[in-house]
Amino acid sequence: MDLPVNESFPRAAAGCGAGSCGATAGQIDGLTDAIRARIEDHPCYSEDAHHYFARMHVAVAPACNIQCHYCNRKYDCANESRPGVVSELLTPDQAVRKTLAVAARIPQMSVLGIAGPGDPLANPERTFETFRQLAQKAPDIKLCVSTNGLMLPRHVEELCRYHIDHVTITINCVDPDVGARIHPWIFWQNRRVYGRQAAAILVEQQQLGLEMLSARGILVKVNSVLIPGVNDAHLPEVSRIVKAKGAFLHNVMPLIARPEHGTFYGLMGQRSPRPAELQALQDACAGDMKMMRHCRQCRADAVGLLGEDRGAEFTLDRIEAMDVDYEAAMVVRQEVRTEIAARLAAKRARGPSPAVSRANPQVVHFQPRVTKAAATAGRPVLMAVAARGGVVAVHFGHAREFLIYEASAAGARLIGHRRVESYCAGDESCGDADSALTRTIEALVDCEVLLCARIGYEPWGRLEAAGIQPNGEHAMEAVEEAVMAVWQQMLAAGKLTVPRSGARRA
Ligand code: CLF
Ligand code: SF4
Repeated sequence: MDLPVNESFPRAAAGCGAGSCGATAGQIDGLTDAIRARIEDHPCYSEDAHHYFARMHVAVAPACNIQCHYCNRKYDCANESRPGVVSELLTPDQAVRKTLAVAARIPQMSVLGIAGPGDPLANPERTFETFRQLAQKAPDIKLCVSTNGLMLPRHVEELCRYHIDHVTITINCVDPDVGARIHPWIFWQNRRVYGRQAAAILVEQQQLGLEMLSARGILVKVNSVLIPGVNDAHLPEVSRIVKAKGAFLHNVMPLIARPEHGTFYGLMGQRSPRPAELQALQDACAGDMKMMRHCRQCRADAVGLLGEDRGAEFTLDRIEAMDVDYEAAMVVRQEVRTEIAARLAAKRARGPSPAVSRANPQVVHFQPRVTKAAATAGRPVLMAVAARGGVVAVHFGHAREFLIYEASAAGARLIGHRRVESYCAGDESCGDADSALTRTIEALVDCEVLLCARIGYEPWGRLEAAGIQPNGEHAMEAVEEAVMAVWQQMLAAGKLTVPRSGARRA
């Protein structure tokens, strides 16, 4: 089914020229109703949405026009992905077919992004042909792009043409001297430019592109890679400047640098930031800037909810075998969307929690938290949660990541996530479970409580011995409510007026 590009689906009403949207009242957390409507089904722009809505990336953009010291193009674009090879590079036709197949099978997939493995705007024909076709064939899917920004000013009008309402620019610096330590060269006007001069051009184009998008009402997210000793002290300045120029959201991500990835930083031993450093930097950048804390540094071909990857279900040969009736799928997709909206409205109706919103104004919630604790003394507690779909739903042994919440009298605050290896590798064996458990405990050593749906005797004992209290009593409860219930229990038991005790290494 082909529809005209300007068919009046929701995304056509937003995006370019919609800078005036925001005139409506009804603000929660500083967001207008109109802005909230534009982000409430985008899993990256709304922390709440990421529990329910999925995104997918199509890897149509192989080339890049700059070099980053954290990137090896054998791997995914580090702008938007963890290192890992892109399984399949797609043509635009293949990408469109894959998108329709995924949207039909995963009706809560609301956003299609192009994020690599190179730079989408260094591959404009492939990128825009994909967007052009999807704007016609799948008008109910939001389109999203992530770029290094070098060619952004040149393509702003074309982004508007396809109603791309969400654009990410990776901006690691606003100072060319810092930039020269991150980006050794760029390809600009048919020649390679090096060092500070290259960084100065990149910074200039990024800032110009940001201003042009902001002027057109497009929601711009800025991604910054935190590189200890290189741009850590500089990023609060970056945050301040991009906010002043209209960026909607800032996502400070940790550098991933390992020798096996073959990147300059990896080979040179540049270290990645520790979780506490990342959190401190995000807090320092926050001010009144909206910060993203639930990014999963996705692959350039990721499919599914953030934190899961269902790409293996949608390889080209599998897609070829699928018979997709997208018109029928759109009916189901609308039903699913309506159902999720009703669940979220019910959650919202359970009660606002202004104290929690005030405690964490920089996080983009399109609904208020519902988990206000009694306003009484009690120290904050870090808790790791094995969650799916916003509830404590995952068995400890199956968890591949834990959400990290800080619980306090101000409420539950998501501060990040930690990736781990599954303790149980399969039905027959638990693989190298002992060392996987050791590494999981090391990753969660600053957490005092671990919430999960179920947990076995052996890991329970090891976690407890390391000072991390497992808790399976809140299975299938909403995450934030479970976190606050546990915090309240700890408070009532008098555990929160004294420092944490019993924390030991794995
Ligand atoms: Fe993809 Fe990026 Fe769009 Fe999201 S990802 S292009 S804005 S749809 Fe999201 Fe993934 Fe983080 Fe990117 S979690 S890496 S921020
Ligand atoms: Fe790699 Fe992306 Fe940097 Fe290009 S912009 S070098 S693809 S991380």
